[in-house]
Amino acid sequence: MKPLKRVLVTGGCGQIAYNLLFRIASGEMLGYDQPIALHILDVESMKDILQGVVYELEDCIYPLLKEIKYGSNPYEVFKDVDIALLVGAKPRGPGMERKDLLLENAKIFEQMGKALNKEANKNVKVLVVGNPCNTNALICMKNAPDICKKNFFAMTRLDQNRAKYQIAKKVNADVKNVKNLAVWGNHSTTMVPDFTNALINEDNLLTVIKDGEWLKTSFMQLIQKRGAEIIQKRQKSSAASAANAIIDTIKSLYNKEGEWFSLAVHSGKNTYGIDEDLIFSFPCISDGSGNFEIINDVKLNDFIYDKIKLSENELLEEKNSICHLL
Ligand code: NAX
Repeated sequence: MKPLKRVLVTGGCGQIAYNLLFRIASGEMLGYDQPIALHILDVESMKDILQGVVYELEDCIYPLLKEIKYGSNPYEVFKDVDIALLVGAKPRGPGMERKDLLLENAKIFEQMGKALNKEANKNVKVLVVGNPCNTNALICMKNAPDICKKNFFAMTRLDQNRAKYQIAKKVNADVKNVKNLAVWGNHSTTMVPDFTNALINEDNLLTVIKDGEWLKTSFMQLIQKRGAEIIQKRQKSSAASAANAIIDTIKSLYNKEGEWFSLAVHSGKNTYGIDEDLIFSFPCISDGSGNFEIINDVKLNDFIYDKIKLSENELLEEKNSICHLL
């Protein structure tokens, strides 16, 4: 039997968590030979609901689920975690500006960073999902100085999955045969799904889809606004597809798939001229053990590069508005 892996999910009473926890516990995320301890955090006022979720997990009698630790104190719940999925965040309330949302969540992710720094396994991998996820991940990273910067991520995989689906649908291809379709930048409406480097059945997408206008306008806007469209239709934000994208992200990090995947990571010294201290989405590749590299030297045409710079600017503005917490 492999040693136990401790997986933390925050926002344990939310709708993403309800679509996520059971799939993790079943073994789908880390493999069917990997024993798991689940650590689940939510705020004190959700105590009863959290207890109910835990009862349900118990009643599933998952053979791999060896332990459940839960509560509202991050310093207790984060003890020794190996993978931290930070889903819990404050939603945008009525009349709330984006800036207010940033500030409200900044406080949460400052606390998450401090608690991870003190209590988590020093090699913990931290995936931030709660929005605005790139800036939240940056705050978390800055408040956890003992954990390597390369271990902090924000999720852009749902955007990549959405983009792949739309391309596959357009040309009636199998989604598996759409590759190298990376999303760059911020997880917001400025995100850039780079269709120019994508492959369909190993051919460059631009040789298969000749309708450049569709790619530059309808396709890009559809991906950038898909989240809002789902809220409009469902009256709730994406939950099952978001949980699915979390699982895809962790699988890509822990399996040697040999394929590009989109992940917002610490930009560091990158070959694209992006500010060195942001959490920015790039095409990445993993070594199969939780570590990744940014794919270097992808050729970006002026249209895509200009859009990437706009997304970078947005992230710099977000960073500026919370700089007192860094
Ligand atoms: P819900 O509102 O259903 O659940 C959020 C949960 O977080 C609640 O139970 C709440 O009590 C808890 N929470 C709030 N503050 C907390 C804290 N300080 N510590 C622990 N728990 C806390 O939201 P849900 O639909 O699950 O979405 C969660 C987050 O994911 C939101 O910020 C949402 O915007 C974001 N998303 C990010 C996506 C991405 O691709 N990065 C896509 C899906 C989703 O929109």
